[in-house]
Amino acid sequence: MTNLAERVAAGDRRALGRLLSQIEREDPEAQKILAGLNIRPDRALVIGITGASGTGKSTLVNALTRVLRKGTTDEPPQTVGILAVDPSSPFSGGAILGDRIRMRDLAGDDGVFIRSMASRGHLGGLSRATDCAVRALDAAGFEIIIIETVGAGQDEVEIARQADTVIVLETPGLGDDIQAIKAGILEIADVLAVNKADLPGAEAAAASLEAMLNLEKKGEDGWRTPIVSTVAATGEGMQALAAAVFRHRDYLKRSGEWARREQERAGRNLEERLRERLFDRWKASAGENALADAVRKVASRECSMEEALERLLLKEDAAAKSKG
Ligand SMILES: Nc1nc2c(ncn2[C@@H]2O[C@H](COP(=O)(O)OP(=O)(O)OP(=O)(O)O)[C@@H](O)[C@H]2O)c(=O)[nH]1
Ligand SMILES: [Mg+2]
Repeated sequence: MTNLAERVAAGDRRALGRLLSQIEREDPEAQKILAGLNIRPDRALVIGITGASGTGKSTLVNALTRVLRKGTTDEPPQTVGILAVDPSSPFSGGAILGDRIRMRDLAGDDGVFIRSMASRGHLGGLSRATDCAVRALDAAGFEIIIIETVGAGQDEVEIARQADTVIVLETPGLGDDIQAIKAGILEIADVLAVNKADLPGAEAAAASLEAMLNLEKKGEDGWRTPIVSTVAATGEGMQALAAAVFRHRDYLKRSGEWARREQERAGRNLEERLRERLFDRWKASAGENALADAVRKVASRECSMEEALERLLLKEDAAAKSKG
């Protein structure tokens, strides 16, 4: 088991693949391996890429990764770990196959690792798996980690929160309006990409995004969300997109936001895991049926929610006392 951790840290791709499968399955073994991974003092830059289905995210990840692998004028070539997570359709083999095809030019490059992830469908499962997978890729030494996720709802916002820099993809809509922007999506965008800029209406889309950003007026803390036009299918605009990402990273580090986000993320993830463990512990001591019984009593109005809660907590206290 430590062996697998060591192999992951040494860059063994099969070991990393196995660990990611365990994480995806929520195999308890994964926790032990994660605990055994060494913590790098300097961590990867995590880029989140989100947008509605079909906006060209996978194509863009592929094109952006090629630029990152070559290096830009200001940045050396970097190794890239890619996670494609799909909160909307947990078991969609088709999407995963499609991603393989869209990202196939990256196959055979040792500096790139691609992995699709689904969840078991329960709330929070995917964001936790994503957090664990990011830490695994980080320990494996990847300098940049890209998370692709469909902009579908709360799950996706949660996943985007695991990133340092969030790129939101929009595409030119029909007519002069952009695709319906989901509530909150502009708030999470650090960089906006108007992809499919080869299609009519791209300039109008960029202009209306600009107008929305001005309404939001987020720029007080010194970062103005840039809008970059891209044609992921040809790679056009990828240098500019990479430059925007690195500018954002520099801004994060300069302003202290980098450390602040890390702190917030660690706090959120740790608290969530603690809640979960405490709940499991409570369940183990109160007994499997205690919760179901209480639910039935509340639902049939035998007792109030508050009474039920107090009794449930007493059960654990009693169990703890009798143990000793
Ligand atoms: N015209 C044009 N088509 C593009 C561009 N980028 C991607 N596409 C096409 O758009 C379609 C969807 O691309 P994907 O990369 O699969 O989009 P996605 O956002 O990853 O899709 P999901 O993962 O299913 O949400 C494909 O047919 C791409 O070839 C572009 O810049 N211009
Ligand atoms: Mg995709």
